[in-house]
Amino acid sequence: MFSTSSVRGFFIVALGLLAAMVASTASAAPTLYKQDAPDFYQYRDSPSPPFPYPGPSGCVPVSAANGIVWLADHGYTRLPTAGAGTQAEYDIVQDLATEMNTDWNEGTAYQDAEDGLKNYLTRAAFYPATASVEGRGLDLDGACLDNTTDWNWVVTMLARSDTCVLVTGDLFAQWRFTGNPWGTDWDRLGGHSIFLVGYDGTDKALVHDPDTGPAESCDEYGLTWQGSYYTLDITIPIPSDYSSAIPGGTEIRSEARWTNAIAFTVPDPATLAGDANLDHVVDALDYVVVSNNYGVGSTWIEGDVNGDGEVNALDYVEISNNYGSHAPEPATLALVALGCLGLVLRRKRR
Ligand SMILES: [Ca+2]
Ligand SMILES: [Ca+2]
Ligand SMILES: [Ca+2]
Repeated sequence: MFSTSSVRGFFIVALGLLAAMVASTASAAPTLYKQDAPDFYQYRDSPSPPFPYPGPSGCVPVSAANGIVWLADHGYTRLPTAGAGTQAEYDIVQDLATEMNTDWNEGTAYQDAEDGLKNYLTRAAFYPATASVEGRGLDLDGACLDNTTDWNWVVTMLARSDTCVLVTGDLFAQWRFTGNPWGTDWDRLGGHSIFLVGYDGTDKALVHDPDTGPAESCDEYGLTWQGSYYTLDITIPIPSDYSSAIPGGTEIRSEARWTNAIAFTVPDPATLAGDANLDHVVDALDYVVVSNNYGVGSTWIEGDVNGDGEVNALDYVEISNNYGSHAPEPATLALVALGCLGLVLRRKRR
């Protein structure tokens, strides 16, 4: 599997090896902590159905699903909730993966993750949903050492009671033939995405890592400030047959970094009942939305205001029952940040 011609293949395989992140049970109460967040497992194979492949590159939708469910359980009732290992969990992850164009072999691109989150939230009538990224602009041409992530921004997002954070990490490596000097370039082996649930205020991040499990648990990863960027305490086992596959042997050394965080923002969850077009008043225009999507729509903004997945006469009834209600302009926007560690950039060096 790790022939001389399949170094690229090795890099992809290495994504799965992020499972080897050093983890331990959190012992001290963290400064920031999102309690009751799920910790879905990207390699779920029971109960059926398993994720495709089954799941080595599904870290983004799986970790994002943690945030969706956390929100659902904390006031955002138009989002779906789910228990670990249930059909509902599977459905949420698959729905996110579809919106994100996730390739279960290759992963998820950053832009697709952002767009997918926006679309997913908009469908649930959180409009206008936005997603933003901190730290993007990773230089894959050997200058990864210069990349920085504003950890303060990540922490600020995490601290919001209406916010979830996905942090993304990238794994870099240098390799050489045994006995020769190390090269100067760093190759990006891949990435990973985790759901950030806590921060101890100094040097430890509490995460729900979709690559560890399957038991629901909180992993604690050390953060080390390197002067201009953070590294995570990660060890990566190198497959024994990798070195032997290359004549003369090879050595590899790696470093994993928090390089990006994705924040998605949703508006106030207090959407008016029956307000299909989300203009803060329930009136004839909402009937028009239902009419335009009658029999074919399935989302709130297509007229499914009673949330049963269909646009039909029952939605007319829902609008009728709330006709004339209106709301003041939302005073605040609720921010939801997903900090993601471990996205896959499709672009590779070489
Ligand atoms: Ca886990
Ligand atoms: Ca309306
Ligand atoms: Ca309906």
